Amino acid sequence: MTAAQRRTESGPGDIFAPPLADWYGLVHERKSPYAETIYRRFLERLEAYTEGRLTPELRRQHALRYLAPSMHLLKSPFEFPGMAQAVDLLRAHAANPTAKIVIYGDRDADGVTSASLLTLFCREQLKIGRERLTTLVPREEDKYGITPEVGARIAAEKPALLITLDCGSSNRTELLEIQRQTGTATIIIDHHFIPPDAADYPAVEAFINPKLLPEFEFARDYCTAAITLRFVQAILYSYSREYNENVGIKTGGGEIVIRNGVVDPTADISLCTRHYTLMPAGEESDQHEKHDLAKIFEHTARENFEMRRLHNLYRKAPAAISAPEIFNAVQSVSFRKSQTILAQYIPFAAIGLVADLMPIYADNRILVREGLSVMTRQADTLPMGLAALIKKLNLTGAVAEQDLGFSVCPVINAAGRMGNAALALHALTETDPLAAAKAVFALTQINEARKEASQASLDLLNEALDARSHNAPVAVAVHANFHRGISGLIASKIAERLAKPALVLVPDGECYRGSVRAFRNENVHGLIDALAAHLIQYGGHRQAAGFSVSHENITAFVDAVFSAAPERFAAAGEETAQEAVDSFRNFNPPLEIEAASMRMPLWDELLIHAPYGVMNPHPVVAVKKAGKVEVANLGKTGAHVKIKFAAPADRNIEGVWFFHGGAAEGVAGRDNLVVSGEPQIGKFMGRTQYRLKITRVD
Ligand SMILES: [Mn+2]
Repeated sequence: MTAAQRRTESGPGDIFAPPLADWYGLVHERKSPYAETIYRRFLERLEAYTEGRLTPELRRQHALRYLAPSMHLLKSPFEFPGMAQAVDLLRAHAANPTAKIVIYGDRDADGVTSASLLTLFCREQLKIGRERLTTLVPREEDKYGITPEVGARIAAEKPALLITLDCGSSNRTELLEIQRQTGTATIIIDHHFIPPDAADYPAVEAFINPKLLPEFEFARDYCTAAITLRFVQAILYSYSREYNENVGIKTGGGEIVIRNGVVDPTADISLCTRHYTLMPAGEESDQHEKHDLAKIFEHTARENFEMRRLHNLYRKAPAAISAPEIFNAVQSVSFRKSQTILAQYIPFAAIGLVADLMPIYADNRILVREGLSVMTRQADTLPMGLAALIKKLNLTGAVAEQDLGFSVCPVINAAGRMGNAALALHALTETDPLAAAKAVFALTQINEARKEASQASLDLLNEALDARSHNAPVAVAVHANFHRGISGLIASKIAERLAKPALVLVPDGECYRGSVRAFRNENVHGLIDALAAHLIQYGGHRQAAGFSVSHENITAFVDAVFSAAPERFAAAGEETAQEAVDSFRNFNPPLEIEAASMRMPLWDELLIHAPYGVMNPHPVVAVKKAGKVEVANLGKTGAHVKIKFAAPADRNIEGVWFFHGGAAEGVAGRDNLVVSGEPQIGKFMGRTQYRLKITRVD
């Protein structure tokens, strides 16, 4: 029996039972079997991803946030170990007019957006002058992380405070050297792997990494830009009267103490400065000196749509939302000014999350959703560079998750890959509109150069591919003319083309530099970790990692990859339990609909649980009874076509098939077609369109 079979036989039926099943109808009053199926699939996928080890409490938290995503439900940023120390450090240095601050961000989209976000916040909100705030990103020749060369450059700035973004977790030695030379305090904000032994953790004043949180905690899957946003939110919170205040809440079930949004099980409720009661309906509170949280909740629900949805759910199913969640939500609504300040920075977190392919669930989904909303509806409040980028990419007024993935992130990533990460940083932090537009233009030019370079590299694949790759569960390609900066991108393309994890190696002076990418969700970091003895340096994530190998070790390393791969990645056709779980993350059978039901309200229902992405894949529909269709070329080349259904219920919904590769020929005039694809709503050529993005016709 495969893992996939076991799953369908036991798990999902149990998960989608009351109360989680009931909440669906309570939040979404208009019944939609399709939207309900998408919710149910999310719960099943989550169960597979967490290997059935979720507690009922965590399951409740996930279901609630899936059905009613809201910034008001984000957990407190102070849940992160190191957050309070980081807040105090940055505030103290911001207040000291002679203290020099250095921000060092990694070169990819997550690193650069993190650095841009924090730089703009320090300048605009903390009023730290440019003369004492320096933001650095890697130069072309820099390897990943705080290398000795990067360390020397940072030390030369003589910082009193250093903040490393998207790197630093495995740089204990190099960071100690900077501290020895300059006496700087250090904050690390990063989500890369942490050393297995706590004795090897960097010796810094504040170390924020979600890998330090308990397994399955919400924020475990944050990227750096998302943590940086929460850092900024924590700083804004620290200016409120409520900072460091102990608040007591008496509920039907007992008493809790909350400080900075975090429940403190050890605190003494009698020492709290503010007191609330939250009693079940019917049980009136007799303590009049206490604030009635239920009443405040009801009050905020009157003027805020998301709070109204939460309050409705609470009225009908009080167990769906906890007392700390209610308290934090109510409090966040009252911080209107800091919410407004924060909003302009949320798109940076959304870009980092999508660029790093983080799972779009829990807090991540809330942040991407909110980031897209800000980019779409409040574009005039965006930082100048981001606004210029959206304009240049023709996304003004409608930014969807696929726009981030296919258009915004690649452009930001291109700069770092082509050896000029500073250009992306410059474009995103520029505050003069004209200069921002110029920098954004340069950024799109560098993206064009990146496209050419990756095509040129892929053209070398036949020469570069190690012959063993054909029969092994892994591919290895080595070539001196591969473009060094985009080895990760080349590895992704090879993985896609050969349907297996791929390693790419490029000679670079005294060593080879390599990138490895998973095809699905294979643990490629685990592979190179097991072969660490052959490597000079390595690091990364489960699905993507980088490394370097000396010239004398290269042959032995590649041999070792081919001998280690079979037991780590099953040969094609055999599915390991882990891979079954991994594929389930994005497992998404089409929802069957009939052509006659293709109406705009159906599209709205199908997209109600957006944003979609990893862990919450975009729904796919199979349109049956499509009848005879009309096919017309879209554009001049014939590479893309437009498909008109003979009698769709709604003439506005049209099919578009990009890069059909000839498959669209012969479709016109045929009967009994099943047309599959993604329902989309977006602004195309300046007007709102409901369309089907076709992926296949049977
Ligand atoms: Mn990252």
